Amino acid sequence: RLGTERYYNHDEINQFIEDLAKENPRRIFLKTVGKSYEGRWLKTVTITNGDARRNKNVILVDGGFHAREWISPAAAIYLISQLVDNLQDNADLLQDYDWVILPVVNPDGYEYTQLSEETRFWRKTRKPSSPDCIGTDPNRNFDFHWNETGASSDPCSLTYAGEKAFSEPEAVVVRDLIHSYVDRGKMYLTLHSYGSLILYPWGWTEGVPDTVADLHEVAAEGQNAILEATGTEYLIGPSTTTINYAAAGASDDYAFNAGFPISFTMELPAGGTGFDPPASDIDHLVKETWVGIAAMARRVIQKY
Ligand code: 0X9
Ligand code: ZN
Repeated sequence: RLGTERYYNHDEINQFIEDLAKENPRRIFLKTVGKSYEGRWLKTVTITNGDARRNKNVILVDGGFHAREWISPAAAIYLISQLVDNLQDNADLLQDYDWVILPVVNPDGYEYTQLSEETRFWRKTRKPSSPDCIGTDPNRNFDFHWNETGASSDPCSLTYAGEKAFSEPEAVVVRDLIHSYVDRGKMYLTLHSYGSLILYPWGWTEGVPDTVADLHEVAAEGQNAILEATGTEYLIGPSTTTINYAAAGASDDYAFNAGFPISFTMELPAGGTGFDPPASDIDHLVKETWVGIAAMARRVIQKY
């Protein structure tokens, strides 16, 4: 079991989900879905209520796209813990839905940020992108309007889109997850920081999808639940005009285009200098994030 008193490394997080699956073999399923560039295993945990019904709807959640956004894997860990340990309160969330969670999309980057203070704010993956520079922005590497806007072709840039779409094994893993669950997938949620935002498509254009009212309604549910729980004010809206930049090739737009009717990027609140909330902030941040996610999931479950 992992608590909220500190941040954990990738091995600890994988060990945690392995232990959960071993302890609850009828409810929790572990799947190795790929390998990072440096050879770390990417594993999803699927949480069910154990009733053995197959092909339920799916909520797909990932964290740790961007290496320095440590509160994101922390929030994924807390969400997993709640769904596993608190079946009484969350029975409705698992009645007709399974949850699939990939807590750390970019473990090479995440481990690199844990090495030293100098590397703490690394964002990208760790595959060399040119003779001089390392890393691609995994959230610019998806093949939906890839590299059209808000991304860079310069391998040294923080938002380098990659030599081509899906050049990064980590993005390929998320792509394949999206496609393998899309038939049953009702909500895709990717956890980032920072900004206290719930963003919905599109992120590559100022245009909005036809179903903007549905997206807004679900996001508003999360926003209100968090406001009521802690007073934290989230801003919600279409990505481009809410975060104030367009960025193409991201996973949220890709999942929405692939068929997830609800797709959100949740930017958790700033802490410390922004990306580095002190360990003493983890507990309240992950708890309020869970309140928001649970509220959004409940609305999704009503709607779909
Ligand atoms: O720029 C990003 O990748 C996300 N913000 S972050 O500060 N965590 O890097 C926002 C992504 C929003 N979605 C799209 N632009 N599609
Ligand atoms: Zn991010």
